[in-house]
Amino acid sequence: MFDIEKIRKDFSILERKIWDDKLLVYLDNAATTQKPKVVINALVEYYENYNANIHRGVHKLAEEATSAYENVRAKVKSFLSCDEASEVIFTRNTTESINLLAYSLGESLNDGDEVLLTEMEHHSNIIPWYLLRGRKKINIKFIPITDQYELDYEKLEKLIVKGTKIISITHKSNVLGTVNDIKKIAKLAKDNGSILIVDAAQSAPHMKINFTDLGCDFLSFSSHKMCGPTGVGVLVGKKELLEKMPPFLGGGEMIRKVTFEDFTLNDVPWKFEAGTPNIADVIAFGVAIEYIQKIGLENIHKHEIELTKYALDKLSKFTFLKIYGSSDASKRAGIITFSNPVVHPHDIATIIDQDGVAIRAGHHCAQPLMKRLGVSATARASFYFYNTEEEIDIFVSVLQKAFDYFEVGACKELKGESKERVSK
Ligand code: C6P
Repeated sequence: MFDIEKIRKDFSILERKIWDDKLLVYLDNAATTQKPKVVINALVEYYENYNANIHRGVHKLAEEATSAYENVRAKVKSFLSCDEASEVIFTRNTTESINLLAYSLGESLNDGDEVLLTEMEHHSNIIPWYLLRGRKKINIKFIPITDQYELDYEKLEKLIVKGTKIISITHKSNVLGTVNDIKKIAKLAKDNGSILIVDAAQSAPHMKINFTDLGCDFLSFSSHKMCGPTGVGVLVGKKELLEKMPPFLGGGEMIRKVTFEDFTLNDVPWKFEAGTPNIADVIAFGVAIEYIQKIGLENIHKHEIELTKYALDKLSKFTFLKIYGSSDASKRAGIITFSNPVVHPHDIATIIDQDGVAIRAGHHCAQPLMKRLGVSATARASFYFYNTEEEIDIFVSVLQKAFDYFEVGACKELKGESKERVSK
């Protein structure tokens, strides 16, 4: 059963008072989520009881730590329904997962080959490819978005050509909330012989994902966006591709044998995990996965859609506000991004913070998308399963206060102006 009051008691931070007397209303979950006590306790438990390096020692502590760390691969396998636990590689975050792919897969690209991205990518899924373009003469193209903030699937089909070797796409935009049709793109990629990479940083924490069913070749996400610790990311990939790929980093653990002349590589996944990994955080991430699975991804998704619907409805009274993304809450669950030409998003975020409400303002590490939307920055509220309608009421009422302060209500005609800025 989805018991929100019971769930909220698992998060001590949700009882925190900001500025002495304002109860925290945390609506910056797309940046990072809060951690339940069980996850924090798992970190303490590891350091207090079985702290040891893994894969190396034969002593009891090393065995316990190794087994706890390796068990998390099986938990990720169950979370994502991939074929084997050995297809799960631990990285530092989504960013590192995509850098690993751009570096390692990039080795096999030739001059003139193409990498296809979208206009709604986070910098994490742009810069690694720009860096690759600095080493190889590849072309990078962007699939445009429509004025309804969805991928333009017609143009997408035309952009996939013989030279398209890699398609790398976000599953859910961290700005628009748009959920892309990965299955459809996977079919096109497969027919063309292109490799499909999915950035699931904003989707895996919020909806049930079946890696095999999605049909992509690689998928990545971050622990810290799903109640786990920072410093842990996941890269899941098809085993036959991972086996062919060269390593990203060199050092301990990723080798089988080293001589004065050369070395041989370890098996997948350890081939991609050079050096002492983030043992404690990976173990606590395993606890976060179990915690989320207990609540249920379907329940989480449903609750977030309801909250989004509720918030969109309440925000609709601010007719002077430009809200980006689909008006259908089910298509953009959990993320609401907005702006107004009179008041800068940073001012909105700073003012409502005085009442304990935390949202994000800025370019959200998606500057090309901001350019496409015709703005330099936006404000963004993002929800998770522990948020409530009462919190949204507080958010809306403090927003009202901020707009009153800036006398924004007097600028209704600006809505039309900002709408125009969006169309190409
Ligand atoms: N977006 C946000 O506030 P890391 O930092 O590596 O864990 O995640 C990077 C990343 C990749 N893809 C998408 C779609 C993302 O949203 C993010 C992180 C945060 O929107 C921090 S910038």
